[in-house]
Amino acid sequence: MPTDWELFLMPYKQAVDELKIKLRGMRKQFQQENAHTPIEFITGRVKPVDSIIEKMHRRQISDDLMEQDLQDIAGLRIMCQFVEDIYQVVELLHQRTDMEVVEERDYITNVKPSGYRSYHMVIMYPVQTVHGEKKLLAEIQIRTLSMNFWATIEHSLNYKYQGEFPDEINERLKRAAEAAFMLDQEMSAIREEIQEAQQLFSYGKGQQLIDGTVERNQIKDNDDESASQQDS
Ligand code: 0O2
Repeated sequence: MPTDWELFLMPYKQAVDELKIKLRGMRKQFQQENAHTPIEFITGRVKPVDSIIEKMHRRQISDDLMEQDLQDIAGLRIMCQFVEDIYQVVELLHQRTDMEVVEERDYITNVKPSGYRSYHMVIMYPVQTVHGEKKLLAEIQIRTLSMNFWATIEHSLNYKYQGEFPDEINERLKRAAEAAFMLDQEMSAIREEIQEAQQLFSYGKGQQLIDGTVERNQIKDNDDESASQQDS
C-alpha cells in the first residue's frame, strides 16, 4: 500500500478535476447552442483512503493489483433528466478521443437485486504528470435524477445498517426503486412536451431579461453557478 496516500492520489484528483471541467464543458456547449442538454449536473470525488482499504480487504485485492482492480478511485457522476439522456451521454463519451472506454455495466437494463439502477462506464484516462503521462482508471456513473435520489437514500441507509437491512426496509426500498423508475418512464413518455416547454422557458427568460438590460451571457453564467452549487 502507498506510504504517502496524498502523493499517490494526486493524479486521481487531477483526473477528477479535469473530467469535471470537460463534462461541464459539454453541458455548457449544449446550453450555448440552445439545445436540450442531456447532462443536468455533475459531481466527482476521489475515493477516501478508508473506503479504498475497506474495499481492498472485502474483495481481497492485493496491493500490486490495486490500481487495476479498484476501478473507482476516481469517480464521476453524471445526472440526467431522462433515461434517454443517459444513453446519449454514453454515446458522447464513446466518441471522445481523450479517454478510452474499457468496461461498461448497464444496471438500468440489468437492475441490481437491491433495486439499484445506473449506467457505469470505466474509462482509461491519461493525466500529464511531471514524470510523464500516467494512464489511470476512472468510473463514470450515469443516472437520472430519480435514480440518484434512490441511490443516495439507499447508500445512507446502507451506512446505518451495514448492508443488513430489516426485511421491511428492504421491501420498501425495492418498491421505492420501482416507483422511481416508473417516474422516469412517465417523464420519458412526455419528454418532447417537457423539452419544448423548457426551451420556451429558457428562451423567454433570456429575452425578458435582455429587454430589461441584462446580458444573455450573464444569465447563462448565473444558471451555471446555480447548477454548480450541487456539484462537488
Ligand atoms: P461509493 O464510492 O461509496 O459509492 P462492488 O463495489 O463490489 O459492489 P464493483 O464491481 O466495484 O462493485 O462495481 P459496480 O457494482 O459497478 O459499482 C460499485 C459502485 O456502484 C458503488 O461504489 C456504488 O457507488 C454504486 N452501487 C452499486 N450497487 C449499489 C447499490 O445497490 N446501491 C447504491 N446506493 N449504490 C450502488 P462503492 O464502492 O459502494 O463506493
